[in-house]
Amino acid sequence: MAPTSFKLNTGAEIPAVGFGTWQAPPGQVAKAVEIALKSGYKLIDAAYCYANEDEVGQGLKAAFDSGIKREDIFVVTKLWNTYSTRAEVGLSKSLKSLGLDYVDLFLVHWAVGMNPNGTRPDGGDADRFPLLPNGERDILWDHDHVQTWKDMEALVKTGKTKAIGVCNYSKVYIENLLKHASIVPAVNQIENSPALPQQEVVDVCKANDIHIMAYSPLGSTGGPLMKSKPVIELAEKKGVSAGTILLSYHVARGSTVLAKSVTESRIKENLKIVDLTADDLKVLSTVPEVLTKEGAPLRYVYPPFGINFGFPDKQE
Ligand code: NDP
Ligand code: 1BO
Repeated sequence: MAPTSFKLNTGAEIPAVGFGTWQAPPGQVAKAVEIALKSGYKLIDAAYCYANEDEVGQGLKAAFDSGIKREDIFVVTKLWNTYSTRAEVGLSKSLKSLGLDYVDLFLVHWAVGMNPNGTRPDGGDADRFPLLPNGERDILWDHDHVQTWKDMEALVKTGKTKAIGVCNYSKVYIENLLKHASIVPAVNQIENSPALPQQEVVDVCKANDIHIMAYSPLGSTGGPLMKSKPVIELAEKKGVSAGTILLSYHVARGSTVLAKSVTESRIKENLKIVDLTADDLKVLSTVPEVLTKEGAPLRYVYPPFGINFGFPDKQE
């Protein structure tokens, strides 16, 4: 039987499957979160940057009002880049929107700072995606990811988050952080799928007891992964959907997987995890080669504004 949860280095349990909220549109996301929790999801993944935390909070409230207990749900949110020098402010804003006293996990969203004093000449969202007054995207802010981590560590003592972690950290960044950290990150949330196994990052995290949360497991919106031949063939062989194969891949690797949907039938379907054997994983290991031959991309989420903030070009 596939595990339904994993243990973090804090001792807490983290569910094996979580519900994603990126690009879940206003007007739909509250209901989607409510449906997800009532269908059996125990983990909700949110972020300040998704600009929908108020509605995620409404979905949480509807579920709690129906009898689901706060302590049975694992809520994750993330410190956005414009708050990289103000971690406590970032967390407080998210907690207020979510209607919570604490989250179970607070993650650094990207190892990059953005100008907290940025603006939007077009009247857009300066707090999340600032621009310079001339409209240029020269928004990088002098930023030390180790200092941000020290500020994150201080937040654990406030009780406003039970655990802290990072997202989008490469091996180089993890190793650098570990040299200075008093608290080892509980989690590294990374883009991960058979198309992008990120074995190097996964290995360094495993070696340091940092749990992997896999995002964009279905290839995000419009990606070619769901239609990739090895995935389809394995799904047919096992009598399950391509989505079930892609989500089960992570649980078989000992990772938590996050799937986003605002469609009730898919929300429910994405809870299904099957056991995959070493042979099944071998079949899925051919996905990068198959996609590359077709000229299809392997990665679907890019750093904000395409800024290369120090990741090695090749993360495999
Ligand atoms: P996913 O890989 O979860 O794919 C979501 C897309 O797949 C949506 O278009 C959804 O459509 C569709 N879909 C969902 N289920 C099915 C299904 N069973 N069959 C067919 N299509 C399906 O992409 P995300 O990029 O959203 O990643 C998941 C979550 O990970 C995010 O929502 C977010 O919480 C987190 N994340 C974190 C990042 C980070 O930097 N830390 C970056 C990116 C994501 P529909 O909704 O219309 O049903
Ligand atoms: C900039 C994209 C972030 C998704 O988590």
